Amino acid sequence: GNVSQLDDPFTALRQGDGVLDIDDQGDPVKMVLGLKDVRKAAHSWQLFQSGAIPGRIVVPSEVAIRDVRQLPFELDPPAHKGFRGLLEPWFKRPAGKAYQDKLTDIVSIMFDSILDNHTAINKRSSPEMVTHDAVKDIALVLQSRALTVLINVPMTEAQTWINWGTHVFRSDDNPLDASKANVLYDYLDEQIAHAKKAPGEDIYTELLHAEVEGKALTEEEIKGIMILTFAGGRDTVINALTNSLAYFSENPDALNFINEHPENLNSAIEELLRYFSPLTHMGRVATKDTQVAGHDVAYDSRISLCWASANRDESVFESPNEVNLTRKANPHVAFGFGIHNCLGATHARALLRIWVGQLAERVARVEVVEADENTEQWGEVARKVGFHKLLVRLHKRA
Ligand code: HEM
Ligand code: EMZ
Repeated sequence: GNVSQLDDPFTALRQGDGVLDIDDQGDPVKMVLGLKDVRKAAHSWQLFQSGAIPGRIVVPSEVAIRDVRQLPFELDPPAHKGFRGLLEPWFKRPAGKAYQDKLTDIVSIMFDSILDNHTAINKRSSPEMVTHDAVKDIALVLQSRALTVLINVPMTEAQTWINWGTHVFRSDDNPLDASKANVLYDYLDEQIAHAKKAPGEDIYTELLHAEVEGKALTEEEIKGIMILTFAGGRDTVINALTNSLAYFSENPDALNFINEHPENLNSAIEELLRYFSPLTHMGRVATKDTQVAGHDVAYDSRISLCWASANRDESVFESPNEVNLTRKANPHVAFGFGIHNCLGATHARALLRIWVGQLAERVARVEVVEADENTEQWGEVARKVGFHKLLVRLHKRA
């Protein structure tokens, strides 16, 4: 189908050169496309560093709008290990039942409000008429409410974040919006100040009392952790949730299959993550003259690890452009690879499983009424990553 189809625009380049050279704000980036090459470069942190100047490993570079270092993302070993180790127990909480029960409530409440005919009748003449923008009314709201559970703050905070829109650094007309970024930075300053005065059970309090290698964290470090928590898990989660609706709208049998065989939920989610690849790529900076995928890379120039291309590598995945919800071996890199692999993956997976699980249980048919695609441009290559807007009607199961 059309709405849910996510083509792989890298196929020919991956099979040919294995790389794609692009320009980002006058600074070139060599995108690495094959799965083995991506893994190898991700593994070689001494050669391809994350600890460059803050913002430079992101493509498009955020150097112009950010000088706070995101932690543990923009660090290399050995410094990376201490921060990663500090955060890991907190970010593994989503594996627990109490946490998942909270996510289940958040998702139930969303479905109750969408599928509630009473509300529908109040708004329009017929319940069938009601549409929801899956980006703003569903995915953004779910992502924000779920984040309150991750950082352990009152659910009421979600409304503030929803008002920021789908990306904390990007607005509709500006991919690098400094004034928007400042809203997040000011908000975090306030939250940290508040936790100092009135300690609670939230992540700010936890970090204010934590130590890395025997030293208390600076406020700058706490801010760096929190900026990453807000930025990294936002449009990625929103794209995954929204793409799942588009997918099931054109594959109703898949929705019925999951409803009837929920034991396949985990493998289904992994396959959707591989297919969607919500984060296209992430950069690194070469620490000396070297090579990647057989191409020269100059000292202090950038490469990127293209997770989206690697996840369609035909030398690893059979029928890579098809969604196979029971795919057996699925070594996808949607959450990255190596020491920087996604810290939010436990949370993201839990939310997606609960979301798709309830969707399959409660919804018979997803109808897409209107779709405005979100397409990224990387040099000559255009990649659809999600939607700016996706108007849907959800039809209840009898
Ligand atoms: C790292 C993808 C959700 C926080 C990464 C990386 C990828 C990724 C590919 C590796 C980056 C690199 O190697 O440079 C995704 C996807 C998500 C998702 C596809 C949703 C489906 C989240 C969430 C959070 C989060 C919900 C937290 C709220 C992080 C952090 C890192 C990271 C902190 C850096 C870890 C480190 O440097 O050690 N993510 N992410 N992510 N992600 Fe996610
Ligand atoms: C950075 C990035 C993290 C970056 C793991 O990815 O996500 C992007 O959306 C942000 O713009 O600053 O946090």
